[in-house]
Amino acid sequence: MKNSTIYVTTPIYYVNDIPHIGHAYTTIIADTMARYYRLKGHETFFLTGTDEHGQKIAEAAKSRKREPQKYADEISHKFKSLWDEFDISYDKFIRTTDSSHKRGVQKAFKTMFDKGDIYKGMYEGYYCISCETFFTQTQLMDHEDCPDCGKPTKLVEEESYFFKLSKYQERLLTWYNNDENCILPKGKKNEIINFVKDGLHDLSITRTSFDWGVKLPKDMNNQKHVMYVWLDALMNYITALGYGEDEKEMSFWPATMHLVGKDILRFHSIYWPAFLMSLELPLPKQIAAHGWWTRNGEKMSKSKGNVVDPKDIADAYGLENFRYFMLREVPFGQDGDFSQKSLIDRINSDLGNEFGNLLNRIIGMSKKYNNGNITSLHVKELHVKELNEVEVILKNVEDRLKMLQTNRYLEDLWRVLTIANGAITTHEPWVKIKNNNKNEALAVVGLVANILARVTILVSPIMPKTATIIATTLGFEIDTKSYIKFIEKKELLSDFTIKETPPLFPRIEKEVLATPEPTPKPCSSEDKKESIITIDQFFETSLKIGTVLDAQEIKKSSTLLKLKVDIGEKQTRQIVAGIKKYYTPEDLINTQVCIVANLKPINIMGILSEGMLLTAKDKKGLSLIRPENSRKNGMPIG
Ligand code: ME8
Repeated sequence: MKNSTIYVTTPIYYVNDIPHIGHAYTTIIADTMARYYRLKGHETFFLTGTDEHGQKIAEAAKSRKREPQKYADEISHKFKSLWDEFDISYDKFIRTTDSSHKRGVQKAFKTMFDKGDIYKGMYEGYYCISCETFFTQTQLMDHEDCPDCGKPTKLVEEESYFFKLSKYQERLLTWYNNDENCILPKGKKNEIINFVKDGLHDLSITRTSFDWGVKLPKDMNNQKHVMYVWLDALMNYITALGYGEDEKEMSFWPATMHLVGKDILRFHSIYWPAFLMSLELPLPKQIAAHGWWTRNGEKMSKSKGNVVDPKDIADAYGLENFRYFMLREVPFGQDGDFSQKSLIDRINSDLGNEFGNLLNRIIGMSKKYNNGNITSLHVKELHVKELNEVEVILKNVEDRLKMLQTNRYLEDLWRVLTIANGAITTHEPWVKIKNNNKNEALAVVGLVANILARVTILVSPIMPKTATIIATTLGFEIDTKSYIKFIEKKELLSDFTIKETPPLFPRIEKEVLATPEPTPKPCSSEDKKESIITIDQFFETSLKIGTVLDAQEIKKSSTLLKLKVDIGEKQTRQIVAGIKKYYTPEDLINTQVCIVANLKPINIMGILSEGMLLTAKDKKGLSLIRPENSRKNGMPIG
């Protein structure tokens, strides 16, 4: 029987922001799924791209004094280059400014209009530019702020075309009820069902107050309107397959899975299927929403200044280690706080001690006992117990991946590795060799090699290059043929001579990167109001004057200096400060600074930091806040 085709998508990312690990997470999960289905022999289409229209992008371009198209070109290129560098196996990178996409959106608009699902009216309501979402007054937080992101909304009154979303309410509810896995995770699906049950309003789908968007089809004679950015963006999933033009690739439709973050699940599981119903196209098989990567509990986003650059992490710790970490660390759908410490723990323990070490052990043992030759000859006869235990775990393991439970998938694969490590401890092949039981000793090594081979194939969608190295060491290639042979048919490896491989996961002793401090947000009227604190709350912070006694560069870091600061009463503090780009050690020694003296000490790159310098930073640079005249060390500020 021919395998079904597979179509996997990521959201198309807004070009107002450079990629961070949140974007990388969605893309890496999607890449994993695409690689997994390809491995199984499915014809697979994997789509990613950038979302380039709308008021948010127009404003981002304007604030940088750029033409929107030029600005979009630049940021879109950043996303594409990063995915290329990360070896993301996309089949198409779509941009909503592509002319074929624009034509496809116009065609869809016209089709829905001709069907009577679009009508002209007046829109009066509130709009959040940051979320590109319309709200009614009752939905707002504190009468004016966006209920999703908390930023102030704008009152909009303009002529608009509307999509008859309300018409599809019952059909949507039927879909959710009939198709158990159409929205993952289940908890999120219930939220969507309740939202739809509360009643759907028709959706404003055009704007007239700005022009950075797809115009209406020419024959509608209304060129002052541009399409609502979400209508434009969602259509990418079909325009990428040639909708409305050369529809050859529409054979991949409906999508097997749309991967999204939980912030945009509503658009994908309400608007998108309703548009598709109107277009009389089949609905996606699954919309899967993951949680957020946070730093100190806050959603990671550029505007909060708390983003982690995925490239920095991949360069410092290895791309595939990072991929493993992201998929192993957080259950799909839940939020996860990013820290280098957890990443290092995963690398040293799961990858180094368990996965890599197993390979090292069989390289060592096979060399010692049999000139590097490994045989599966007596494995079935002597190790039926272990083989059965492995089978029990592997039987359902792929269902976990198909349901995107990537952490449980990896957990199970690591349970299989534990069986292999346990077999070595239990059967002590070194004792068997001593006692001249060479066949039995070689059977243990053969068992472990076979277990490792299976795990390697199944881990290959997540760590493709590492898996290829291990497979080469074990004398096979990772492809659909070996998947069928070793996973589906459960055959054992043919005899082979193991190759030497340097350790794959060298131990990491300490954090490689300086942890970026959240940068203060530039104030603007658009920003949320600052929270008010009492004077007592202010005085909980101990601010003091100090003199820098010594300052040194931290060699491995481009941003950090290590300072020794005299804070009076014979006390000194060691402070690691991110000011290397702005000050040299000589600028600082024997000068006074202001410090926060009662911060909990932390380790930065393995160096103790016992306080923080007061600084002010904007686009022009960073300045230390210092006393105007020389003051006694330790003098309190307040
Ligand atoms: O919403 N943690 O684009 P966007 C995890 N253009 N994932 C995160 C994240 C975080 N902290 N921050 C972002 C848009 N993401 C629209 C999509 S699709 C037709 C249009 C990921 O650039 C997550 O996948 O704001 C989220 O859904 C997506 O980036 C939002 O990207």
